[in-house]
Amino acid sequence: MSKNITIALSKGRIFKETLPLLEAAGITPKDDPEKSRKLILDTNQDDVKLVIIRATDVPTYVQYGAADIGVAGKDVLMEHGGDGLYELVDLHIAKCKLMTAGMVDYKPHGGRLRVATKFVNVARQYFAEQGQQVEVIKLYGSMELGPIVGLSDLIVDVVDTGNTLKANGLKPMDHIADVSSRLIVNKASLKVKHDRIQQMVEQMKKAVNK
Ligand code: PRT
Ligand code: MG
Repeated sequence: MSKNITIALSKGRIFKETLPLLEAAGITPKDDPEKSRKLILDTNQDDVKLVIIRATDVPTYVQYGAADIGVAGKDVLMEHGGDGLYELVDLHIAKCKLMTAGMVDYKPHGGRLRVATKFVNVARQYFAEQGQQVEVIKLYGSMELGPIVGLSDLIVDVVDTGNTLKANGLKPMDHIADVSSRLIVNKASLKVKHDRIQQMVEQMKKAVNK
């Protein structure tokens, strides 16, 4: 294992909100992922690189050690599971909620409910805990469409302001979990590169608590 540190991040809100925390740890990217097509970004520190990937791929990169560190939403982590990684810090960024939602005039029909979501594991577990038999339909985005076109009775999705639900005639229903982004670390990396990673983690933690 090289002593370089690779950090996995997704573009968009997570990248934007992680930047100040990286700065606090003395790490400044040399490129802006919103402008550059590069998938690996150099930083001001020769031994630190950023890989820019899909939000849902971040835990996979960290689990397999392709990245030492990553930032991922609790929603994504709940869906992925914790194999091979430690969830070390709640960064209190990119906050939202995992919720069920349905049409504003939703009424259960007594039969087996259909639930459309990209969070199939979360949905299965949640409804099982409620003692409710559901059929979970995997989608990769635009879950709000499910109930509108009659694909599903309900959806499970992350909700922030609720405006997207409202704009599509849906309403938030049950709260499944509060979501914020977490700093995750590959288990083997934390052993082998302990001092360097621990120092970074402490600096980012301090910046979070400011
Ligand atoms: O976009 P892509 O398909 O690549 O992946 P992604 O959607 O998982 O990535 P990204 O960057 O959009 O989200 C990364 C993480 O940000 C998520 O895993 C969440 O932990 C967190 N987050 C915080 C959110 C939101 N807030 C959020 N509002 N992720 C998604 N949304 C969506 C929401 O589903 C809705 O469709 O944004 C839309 C607007 O939300 P409202 O409720 O404010 O209208
Ligand atoms: Mg998105």
